[in-house]
Amino acid sequence: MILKNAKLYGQDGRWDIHIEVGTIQTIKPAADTGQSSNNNDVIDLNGKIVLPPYVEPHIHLDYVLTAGTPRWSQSGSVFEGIEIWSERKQLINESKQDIKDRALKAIKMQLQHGIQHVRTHVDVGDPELKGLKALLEVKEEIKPWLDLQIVAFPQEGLYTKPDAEELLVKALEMGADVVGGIPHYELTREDGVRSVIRALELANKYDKLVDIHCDEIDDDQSRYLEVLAGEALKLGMGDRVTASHTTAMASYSNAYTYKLFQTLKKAGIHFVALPKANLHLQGRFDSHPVRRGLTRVKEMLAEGINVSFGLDSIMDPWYPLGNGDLMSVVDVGLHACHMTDFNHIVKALDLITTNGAKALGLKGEYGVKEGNQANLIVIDADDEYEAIRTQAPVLYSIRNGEVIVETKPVETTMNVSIF
Ligand code: 17E
Ligand code: FE2
Repeated sequence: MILKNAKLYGQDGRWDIHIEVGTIQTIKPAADTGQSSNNNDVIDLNGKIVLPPYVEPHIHLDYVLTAGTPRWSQSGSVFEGIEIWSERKQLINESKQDIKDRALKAIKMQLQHGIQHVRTHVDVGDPELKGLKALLEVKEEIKPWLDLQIVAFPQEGLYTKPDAEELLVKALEMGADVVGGIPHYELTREDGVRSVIRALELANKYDKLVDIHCDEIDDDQSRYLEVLAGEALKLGMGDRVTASHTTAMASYSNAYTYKLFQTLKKAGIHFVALPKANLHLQGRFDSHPVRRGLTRVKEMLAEGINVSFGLDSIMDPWYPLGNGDLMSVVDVGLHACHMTDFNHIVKALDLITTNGAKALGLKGEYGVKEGNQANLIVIDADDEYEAIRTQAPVLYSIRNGEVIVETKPVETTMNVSIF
């Protein structure tokens, strides 16, 4: 297959991409033949942007499409979400197949939106570990089209129930890729600290990555991030560690944040911000002025700290909306983080491509370059600024050299003579 006249994201010029046996063979300056080919194996992109597939670094696929069962959230808070999920587990006895069906519906939405790499958290608080078993099977079945990483996530805490720690360990032994945690939900400050240290220990013992739901609360005293980053720094494992949410950072004083940033920079841990989810979930205990409750994305990026964007939810007890689309997360995130200046706009797609790939530990295999597996997407825009302004849809998603998703752009007819 040849993709003719591609614009490569972040680069000038027009390029021809030759793909054979699932691999990107060559990327050369476009040969100006002046005529279009009728060869089926040639797609003329006419300058549309080619980039590596979108990366969803944070979603809960075991929760998707459950909003309203057994009840809708009244407060919209993180804590009511946790309560509803706990009630649901007791009231609704889903089979493993039911969970797989829901997860696959969400994955279909993600594929349609150009995503080929996903990290999902999975609740490992259920003694049967049904969600984990479902997602481990989905991971294998979906592999030809999408790479799935699984975080063993103790949703209701590691030290709130006697068997939680044992279940987390079992989940790691069964094949979860990443150790999770939720220190701000533990009963005491000390338990929160202990849960973070334990997650790092387990990651070392079982050779896993770490991704902690860290400080997802509007409490300026919630400071588990310093524990996570400090311990990761001392253990020299920052590159294997991700802090998700970290919304309390929006409430920290600037003086404390300055000191914290010194540790974050040295530790080299990754961050995932969830702008749509946390704009919805945070600020729920405020009267006006209502805080946005988003972590300090712009400030961390300016310090060279790796930050990516994720969606978090598709219709679950925490968040009632969501369709898998990360472009809309970028749109909301740029607004919410005051990143609507030119320089941030033209680099914004980093947040859902390379930055997420780094958090997931994808190395040289990720990226549109010669010798790599031919995994890439084409979006309906010919420059980076317009891609964001117009929320450019994904026209093609190509995996291993095959077009796995194709979307025809909508066509609008104007019957207005002045134009
Ligand atoms: N669980 C949690 O603790 N926080 C969230 N935002 C979601 C699940 C979606
Ligand atoms: Fe989450």
